[in-house]
Amino acid sequence: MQECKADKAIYRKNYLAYPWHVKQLDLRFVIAAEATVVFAEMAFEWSEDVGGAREIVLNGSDLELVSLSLNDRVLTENDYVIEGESLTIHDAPRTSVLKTEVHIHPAANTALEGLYLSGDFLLTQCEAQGFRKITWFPDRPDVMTTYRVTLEADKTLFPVLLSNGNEVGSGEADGGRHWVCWHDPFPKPSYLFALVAGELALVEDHFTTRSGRDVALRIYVEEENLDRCDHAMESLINAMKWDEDRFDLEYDLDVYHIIATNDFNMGAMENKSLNIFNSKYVLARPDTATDVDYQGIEGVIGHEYFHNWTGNRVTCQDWFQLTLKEGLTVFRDEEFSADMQSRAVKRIQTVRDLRLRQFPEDDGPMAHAIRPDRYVEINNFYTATVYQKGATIIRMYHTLLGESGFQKGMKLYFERHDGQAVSCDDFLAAMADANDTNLDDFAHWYSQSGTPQVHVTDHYDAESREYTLTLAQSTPATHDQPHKRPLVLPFALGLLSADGTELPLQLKGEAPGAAGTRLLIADKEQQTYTFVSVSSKPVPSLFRDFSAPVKVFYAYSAQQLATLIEHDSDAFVRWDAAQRMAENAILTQCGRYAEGQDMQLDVALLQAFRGILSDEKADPALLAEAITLPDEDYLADQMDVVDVDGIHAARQFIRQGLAVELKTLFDKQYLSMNDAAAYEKTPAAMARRSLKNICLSYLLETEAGESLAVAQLDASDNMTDTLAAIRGLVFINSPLAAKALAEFESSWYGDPLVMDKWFIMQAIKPGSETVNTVRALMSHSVFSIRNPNKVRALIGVFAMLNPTGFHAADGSGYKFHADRVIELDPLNPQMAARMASAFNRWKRYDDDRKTLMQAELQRISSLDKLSGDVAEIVNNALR
Ligand code: 0A1
Ligand code: ZN
Repeated sequence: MQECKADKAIYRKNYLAYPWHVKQLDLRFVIAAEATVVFAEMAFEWSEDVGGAREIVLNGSDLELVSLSLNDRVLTENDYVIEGESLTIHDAPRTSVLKTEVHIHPAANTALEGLYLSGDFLLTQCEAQGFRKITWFPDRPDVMTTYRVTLEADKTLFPVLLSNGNEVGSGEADGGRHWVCWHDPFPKPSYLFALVAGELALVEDHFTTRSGRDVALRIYVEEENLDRCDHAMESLINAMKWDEDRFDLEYDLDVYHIIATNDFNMGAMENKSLNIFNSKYVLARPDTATDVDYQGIEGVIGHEYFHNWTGNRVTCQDWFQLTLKEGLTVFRDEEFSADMQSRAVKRIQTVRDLRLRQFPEDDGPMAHAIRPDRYVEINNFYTATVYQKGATIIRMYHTLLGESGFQKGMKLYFERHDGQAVSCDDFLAAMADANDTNLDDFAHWYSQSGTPQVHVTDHYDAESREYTLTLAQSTPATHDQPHKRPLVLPFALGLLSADGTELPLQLKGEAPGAAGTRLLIADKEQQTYTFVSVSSKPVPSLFRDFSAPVKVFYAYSAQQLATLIEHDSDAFVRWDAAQRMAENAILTQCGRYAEGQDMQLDVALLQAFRGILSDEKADPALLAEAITLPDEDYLADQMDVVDVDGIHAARQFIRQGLAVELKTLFDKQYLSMNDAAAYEKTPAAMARRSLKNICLSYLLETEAGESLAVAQLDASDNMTDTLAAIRGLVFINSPLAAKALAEFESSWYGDPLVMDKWFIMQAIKPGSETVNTVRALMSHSVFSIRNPNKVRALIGVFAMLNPTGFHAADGSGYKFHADRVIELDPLNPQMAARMASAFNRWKRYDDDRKTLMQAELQRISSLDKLSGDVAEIVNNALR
């Protein structure tokens, strides 16, 4: 049963080191799906330097305690106290060996935390606090020890028995049983423990590290997926090589195992040498996975591999430091993807995602610093802020210190802290010390929530040829912090002449400098830069490459944006200028729509798109990004009161207008990208498909589009093209959509991952009718509310990616969604909490919608047995 944790916040300032050293943990599992027996033996030693009563505190949750002994004396209930999730033994000897036996019930575990069943096999998820659902132990990341794990099970049902580290023994046992023993020589926190037991097939390769260690690489999947592992394996090998080349980091064990499961709350998990993955991030074949899936696999395989050093060898002192491992590891996986593919495209996608998912978090009821000061349920803090904003903050160190300075910092970080559980302060200190610099002011990025706003104004004096640029930074108050301070912003600046030539940047008092990007540091509330010898009024190219995670306000004229779009040397700025222009155009039409006026196609935007589409030399992937209009959710964030229908109508109007006016160019690009070449998974082929399919989506707004989509569908040899065609037909409400969906369903009925796409295509269809489709699809035989991927595909996509569906004026979307949160909560609180966060932004809508959403939040909040996970989210939202 979930207990109410609403008033049980945990505070960072209360951190106390664990007073015991755990020398070794021996685990023995007698495995069965219904009931597994866990024997644990742990050796405690009192840390000399800590005084006070020698209490041993262990954590446990949902465990059936069968026996507990201390130094071979069986303890009775008088010898210890169990309170909530803690078991306390008072006055333990300085050297204490504890032995426990507990029973747990994996088949009944629907929360997918601890030991649980997926299909026919058993597996674990221990981050953040799942180990306590397996056995009593100090389940906190600063307690690191070595593990020896023996797994015993029926040999037919569980032929494969895996845990962390190296296999050190195995044998047969009576009654058709067998056992395998694993030893992990690296001390680790309990959240990195893993086991897997069941019948799994395996793909094997190997990697020789640069010092000559031969590492066996094994990907375990269900038999039918054996032909979908190539890309994951290739990505793993690339990641291992890349980490040696770029970060000087080598793998440290003889085996590296990856297991794919269809039942997983998150993307993947970096358990030492035994990564467990959502199958979405492992399995791919050209006909089952899109280019975005392929890129996702590369990124997540890299991410989990990179954790081996940033997370596992050096881990977090407490969960407030989560960004220490996550921000850093996301930065590393972003760099890996950038090095494998197009750096510019990766940067644009990263920023788009940050603005879409993290900026709203910073501006909502759950706003928190990348290192929060308090939480109720740590699982609610695996957020875009901790991960993605955390990564931009690591990127700022990199921008400030340069690649070699950053790598010096990393080297010192590992020299000082290998094998330890440390804090974000330790990381910052390593970066500062290695570079002989002071980063004290930079540290505020860890403690301040909210997205800084930078208002830029400028003045050009033709006579003195001086150009002054003033930056004023401020961060709006957030619910958790009323007062904000200026932050250190790396400010990468370029200046363009009106005809697009890059100008030299010479600050007053300096010798003449070269043209190009100049890195300035803006760390005051207001800062003015004066440039001299500026030949004409320049167009400022601000925060190139998104050099700081801020919102930039500057009153660009359409002409200036056009100059940046056409000429800026920075791909991010070119893209951003096109986004700004499109945003201005859509929001203006949204205003007209609200006033009942006719909408008009913006001439500057039309002209800019014409220029972009005519560029035959550009990287097609960059072109595709440039002509992708800002998302409806992003546009919504730019309004004081969100006009759901107005945004949709205006964005559609502009899309259609561009499609009609520029049809010849869309056609031309479509045809030249659609070259009938056989599928390839190279970045170049992916880039061409991305441009082709964005052109198709515009052409679908014209009469010719439908037949083009059908022809593409018929000819397609890959999932990217197939999905783009069907999605397009669904989106324009084509009479052919139903047939395409039905054929897709019958081809892929038995394939869980591909069926997720089938659900998504229907859940995302705009309009107030979609709630009925979604409700009906919940009864589809392939749908299960117990499966997180299905929940995300149908319920999550509807609530988070379908604004006109979810926000239907009659509140039907809200009611449906709140019912799902309530249905999910007793099964899987983590998933329920993620779903509940769809209501977080309710205060930004009109009064009618606000009232409706508030009522649903109250309905959820008033439930009797609400989990702490959901309670934290809805109570924050209601506050
Ligand atoms: N550490 C993993 C993410 C993860 C976190 C929690 C989980 O269960 C609650 C599962 C995975 C990563 O960053 O990849
Ligand atoms: Zn991670």
